[in-house]
Amino acid sequence: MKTWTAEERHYITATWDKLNVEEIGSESLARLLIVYPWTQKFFEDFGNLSTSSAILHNTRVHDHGKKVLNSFGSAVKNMDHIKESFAELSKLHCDRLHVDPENFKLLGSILIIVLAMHFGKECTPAWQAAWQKLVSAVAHALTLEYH
Ligand code: HEG
Repeated sequence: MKTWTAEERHYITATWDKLNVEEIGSESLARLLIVYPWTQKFFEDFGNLSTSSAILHNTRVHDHGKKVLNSFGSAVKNMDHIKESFAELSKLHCDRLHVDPENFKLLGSILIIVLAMHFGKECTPAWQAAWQKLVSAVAHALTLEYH
């Protein structure tokens, strides 16, 4: 289990409490699909992903991004039990969705970039380190049931 300093907890919860899950979640997933187009193969039934604009305006991308970030939020609310929170989802992503776990790291990095674009000056190196630790912990937890 990762341990968290009071400062890390502060950086994470202070930003989480201010962010709009719908906005940040949909933007993060859309940017993942734009910047790393091979990730689109997991979302073939999501309709038109042919251009950046189509991706940014795709309602399925929007809804799924919100769902993913809401689920990510269980890590924020339960920072001391991240592994347990994601065990079922890890199984699902491995057995049913066949998502290469490398993609969890990519999404984590994009999420930090999107947060930095929205929160600007607040994103100090210490803030960045705390969020990097969190997205790494989530990505790791999501790989634990892979076989
Ligand atoms: Mg995944 C479904 C969470 C990264 C591809 N993802 C889901 C669902 C959740 C979730 C909660 C719905 C599960 C259900 O229906 O029971 N995903 C989740 C988290 C993260 C993540 C927390 C990382 C932070 N997912 C992720 C990445 C990809 C991916 C990086 C692919 C690049 N997820 C994926 C797909 C589905 C889900 C293809 C099914 C989508 C659908 O058909 O509705």
